[in-house]
Amino acid sequence: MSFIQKLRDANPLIHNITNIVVTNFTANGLLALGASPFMADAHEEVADVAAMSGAVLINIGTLNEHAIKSMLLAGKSANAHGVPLVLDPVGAGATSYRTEVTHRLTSEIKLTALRGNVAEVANVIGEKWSSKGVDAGSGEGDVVAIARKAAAQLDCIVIVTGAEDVITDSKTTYIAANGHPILTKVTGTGCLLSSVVAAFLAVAGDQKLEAAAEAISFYGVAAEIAAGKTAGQGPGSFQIEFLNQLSVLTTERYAELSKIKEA
Ligand code: ATP
Ligand code: TZP
Ligand code: MG
Ligand code: MG
Repeated sequence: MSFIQKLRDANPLIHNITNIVVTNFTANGLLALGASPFMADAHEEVADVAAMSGAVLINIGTLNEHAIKSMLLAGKSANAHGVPLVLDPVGAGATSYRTEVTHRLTSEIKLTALRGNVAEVANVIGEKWSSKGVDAGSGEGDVVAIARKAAAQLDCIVIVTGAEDVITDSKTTYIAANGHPILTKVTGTGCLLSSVVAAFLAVAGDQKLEAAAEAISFYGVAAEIAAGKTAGQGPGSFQIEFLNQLSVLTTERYAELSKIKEA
């Protein structure tokens, strides 16, 4: 059975400590997909919420000291209870504060997966790659090599997204080629994707890399169909249709359109 079918059957609870820009879009995207979103960041409850969830997502998009403590409490609880944990290091490299916080998070908690653009992932492991705010910016280097190095260093799955996406555990690497450039015109499409990865990991059992790869590819196929249906209308119509497609895209149609290969 595909992971998307397992996800829709299980309706896993996904704990999100995320940023104020994307909170509503993330909750609606997870609902459309078939997961059950739970946004909670109070210090008093994050450990309990993480422990009861199928997976936890931490996202540093609008960072502050309160959020960092929430992330550490939730992350440690997820680790203690065997709950998959995903980090989206939004803007790592853009400021030294963000970079240092990702170093603190990755040294104190064990990630199941890291998902970001290439500049973010490079900066999480101390590699140089210039960034432009929360966007990837320019840089030179081998994206697959950076992803594999990060996966080896952090001992977790690493997903580097862009026009093509790289999914690796350092030993096995997949390249996913679905998606559409209009995804870059809607804020939070990267952040939602990180929560979608968490939702797939919640039902992955021990096939975590394969589930992460399917998450990335499924998301890209949904975006392609939505872009086709709203061609010429702009990002507002795309955003709504994209949520629709996360909900109605069938396993069969997904399998027909998925472009994923082992590197
Ligand atoms: P950034 O801030 O650099 O945009 P992000 O966190 O928004 O990073 P993205 O790399 O944009 O994350 O990835 C989000 C989704 O958009 C992924 O599904 C990715 O495949 C897709 N995507 C990004 N750029 C393109 C592109 N040029 N063509 C097709 N799909 C893309
Ligand atoms: N500023 C801080 S977080 C954020 C912005 C615009 C959202 C970034 O979302 P994404 O998914 O990385 O494009
Ligand atoms: Mg983007
Ligand atoms: Mg992002």
